[in-house]
Amino acid sequence: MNELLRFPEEFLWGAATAAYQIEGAVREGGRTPSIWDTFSRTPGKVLGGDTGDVACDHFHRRREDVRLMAELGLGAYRFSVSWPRVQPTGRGPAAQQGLDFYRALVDELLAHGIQPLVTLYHWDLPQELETAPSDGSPAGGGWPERDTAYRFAEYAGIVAEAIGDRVERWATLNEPWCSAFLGYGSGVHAPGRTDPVAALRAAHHLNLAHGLGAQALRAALPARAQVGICLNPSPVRALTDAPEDLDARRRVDALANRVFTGPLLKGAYPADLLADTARLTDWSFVRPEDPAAIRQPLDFLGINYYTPAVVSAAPDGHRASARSPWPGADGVAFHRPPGELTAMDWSVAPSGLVDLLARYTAEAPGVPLLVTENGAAYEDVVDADGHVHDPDRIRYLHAHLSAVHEAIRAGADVRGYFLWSLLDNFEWAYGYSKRFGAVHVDYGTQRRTVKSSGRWYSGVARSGRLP
Ligand code: GBH
Repeated sequence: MNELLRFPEEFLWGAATAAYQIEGAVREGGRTPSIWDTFSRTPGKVLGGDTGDVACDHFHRRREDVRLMAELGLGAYRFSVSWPRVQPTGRGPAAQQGLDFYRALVDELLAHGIQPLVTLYHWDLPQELETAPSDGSPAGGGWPERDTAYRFAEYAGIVAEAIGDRVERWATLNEPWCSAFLGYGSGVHAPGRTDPVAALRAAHHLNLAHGLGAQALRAALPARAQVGICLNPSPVRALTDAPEDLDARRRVDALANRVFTGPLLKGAYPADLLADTARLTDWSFVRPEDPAAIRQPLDFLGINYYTPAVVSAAPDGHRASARSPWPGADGVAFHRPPGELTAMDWSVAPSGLVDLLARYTAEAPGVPLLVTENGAAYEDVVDADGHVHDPDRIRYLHAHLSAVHEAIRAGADVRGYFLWSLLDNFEWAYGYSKRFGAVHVDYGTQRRTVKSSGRWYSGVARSGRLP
């Protein structure tokens, strides 16, 4: 079919990044280490021993990078603020130099007609908050501790006061599932703890941080400000229709999705989640006033989507290991979803995005949706002519944008799409080995080369149509 798929007039065409993945300059302007600085410097945690020390050197190349976005015709840019850059120890006074960086970034974006979407927390907790909980608990602090939610709300207020006059869209957290279950459950992300109860506590305190943070933002921002959150909901599919496989799906859906959307959208944790995890915790860390604090009105719901999950019941007696990112999901086996694989070994399955957009249209009626991340890693190389040809990524993006269009036609109120990522960058536990960018980065020279997918996406962004 040669027909062009047209998107709504006001649709936001953007790209996304995160502070620790691109900024570098980890010791400048009073910035202190985050949990990712500590984790990446711990041998064996990140592939190749890579760290974010330099990354894309975006902290020094801000102007060039904003010009690049303008050349690509982007209408929006989602970036995150580094907490330890603007509030070095996670409590107390702000670091003016840190705030100045983000103010200058926002000013340059606005001067180029690019709308900023600020994510307040994309995984770089000040190390101090992980190490030294205010109650002196020897187990450590961080997200398993309630105090971290209060600290986050204070930090949110600081950033809102500093740049709230010029930023309209705010996301409190990026993918709290990853912070809680990869950070404290499987330990493959910072801070690398492997304690299922800590992971569940972290999930709750992240929810609370969102709620308190949203209130702090609204108290400091003009009324037109839009406050939301970016989740990575997983379309969970059962391998077969057998009752035990459907039950495995229910349990994983609770731990992947409803542990967040329950309190965020309905004001309560799902009863089945509490029952499934009862052997681990009685959830008494949830105080009576918390559900109401968490259920703040959402001006948008951000959906990050890469790949679905396929689950079945596992053979008898199989218990989730202590290092599972799914505490309480005993007796579940994970399977590779059908579809081609990206360089991450993630299946390409655009139908998952259609499903998610339909699901949250139904579960969050009246709440506009944004696709705040979608994209793929491939083995990109700069050829002899200095070009990067990445037809696989063009196909991936085309298929997922078609999925967004299909969801809109079916009634989903999707207001924008942010490609992950603007630049190749520090891909967490995979270091620099995985490239998600629309723009290639040569880490030796910091040279940026727009990939063929970047040119293709630029055409889509400028025209508002999909070829
Ligand atoms: C996002 O995380 C991040 O927001 C972004 O910073 C990152 O660079 C980007 O995506 C690409 O990774 O195998 O059990 O972990 C996405 C993280 C990837 C988490 C898929 C869930 C599958 C389940 N998600 N993953 S598991």
